[in-house]
Amino acid sequence: MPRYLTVGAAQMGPIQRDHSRRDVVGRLIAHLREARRMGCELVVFPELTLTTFFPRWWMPDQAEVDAWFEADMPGPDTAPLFAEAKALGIGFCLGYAELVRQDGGTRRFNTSILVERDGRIVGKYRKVHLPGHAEHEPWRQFQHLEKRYFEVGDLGFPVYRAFGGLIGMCICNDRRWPETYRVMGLQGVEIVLLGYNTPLHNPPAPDHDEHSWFHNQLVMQAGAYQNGTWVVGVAKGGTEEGVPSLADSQIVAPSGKVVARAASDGDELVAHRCDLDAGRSYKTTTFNFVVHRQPDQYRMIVERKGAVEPPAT
Ligand code: ING
Repeated sequence: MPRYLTVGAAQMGPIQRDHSRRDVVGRLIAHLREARRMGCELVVFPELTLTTFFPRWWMPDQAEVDAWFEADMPGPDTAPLFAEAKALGIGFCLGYAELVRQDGGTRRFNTSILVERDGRIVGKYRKVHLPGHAEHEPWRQFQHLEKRYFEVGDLGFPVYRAFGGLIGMCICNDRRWPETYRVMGLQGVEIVLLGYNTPLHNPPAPDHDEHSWFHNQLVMQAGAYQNGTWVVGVAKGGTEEGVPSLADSQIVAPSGKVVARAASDGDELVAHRCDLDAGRSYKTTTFNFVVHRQPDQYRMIVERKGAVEPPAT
């Protein structure tokens, strides 16, 4: 009996600094209603969906930084989203800045959650690969201070049994690292959900800018094919606070083929009926890890040679 899951990639256009969470939640709810019309069971929203991408700014005042975080999930601003999704019978994946009061201290993560169709939070992921820098770098046109505003995720790359399959999550820069997909691939992941905020200009490497679209698609296609999994990549695109950002949200099949893609750089829902068994022929042949993969050899090679450090920039 095939296991189909109709997934919606809910691309967001720019969220400007003065857009309130209420404004944004209204746009997210509009996505959910469109998703209902398109028969979606699960909707994926981008990274840090509730606000503008605030790590682009240097903010020395911690209270100013913390105003971009959510201390409760759902909280007063997001409760209407949970309520509407439950009423529509649609689950969702939501990226947000998570503030945690723990052991008398405060911890801050770039987080995504997986919410089932009955409104329960059934999964959480905290971003591991934090790009950018931790100190103010005035030479940049815009900052990328994720290393300052977030801790490295402490939950690993969990895979959850939900929506009738094995669901994994990652966030933005994670998608560029093969380990992200492989750690989930070793858990049998069938669909990886991810959101991204990707400036079209990368200040330390401007020569990469022209390849932004290619690199975005390349890493998700490779991750999908090499682990026999679906990958759903969802952008916050368009020009946000003066920073042009990559859109090009897409749904990638376990074959590596892009089966659905956004056409605009604004709010746009792209849906596809995913056969959760489509990765099986890859997991049982070419990428049968038990039969073909040689972790002992990898370990011996690395231990013997060690990692070759790239030239100092
Ligand atoms: N953004 C970017 C990303 O990985 C980046 C950072 C941009 C890295 C361009 C390399 C090149 O898509 C986030 N939020 O990780």
